[in-house]
Amino acid sequence: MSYLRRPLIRHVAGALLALMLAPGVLAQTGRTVEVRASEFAFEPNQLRVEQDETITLKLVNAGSLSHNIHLAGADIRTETIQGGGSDTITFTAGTDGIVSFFCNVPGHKQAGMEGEIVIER
Ligand SMILES: [Cu+2]
Repeated sequence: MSYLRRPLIRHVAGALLALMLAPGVLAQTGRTVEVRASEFAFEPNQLRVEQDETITLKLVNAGSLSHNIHLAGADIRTETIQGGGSDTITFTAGTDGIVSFFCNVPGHKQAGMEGEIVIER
C-alpha cells in the first residue's frame, strides 16, 4: 500500500503546483466546462482536461442551499453562491495528475460534494 501511494502523491503534487501557478496565465480563456451543484453532489464529478489546457469552470448552483468549488491544495475557488446563481474560475492545468475539488460549506464535502480533475498528457 505505502509503496503504491508514493508515485501517486508525487503526481498530485505536480498537478497542484501547476494549478497554483495558473493565475499568471489567464490571458487565454480556453473552453468552458459547466459543473452543476446540488444537494449533495457535483454533476459531473469528474472532469478530464489536457495538460497545458486553460479551462474556465462555470459552477451553476442548481440546488437550494449555498455551494462553492474549491480546488484542493490551490488557492483557486469560486464564491459561495446561492441557489440559481453561478460563478466561474479559470486555471491552466500544466502537469498530468489528479486534482480533487470539493464544496467547503461545512458538511457538504462529507455528504458527497467532491470530485476530481484528471489532467491527461
Ligand atoms: Cu455545498
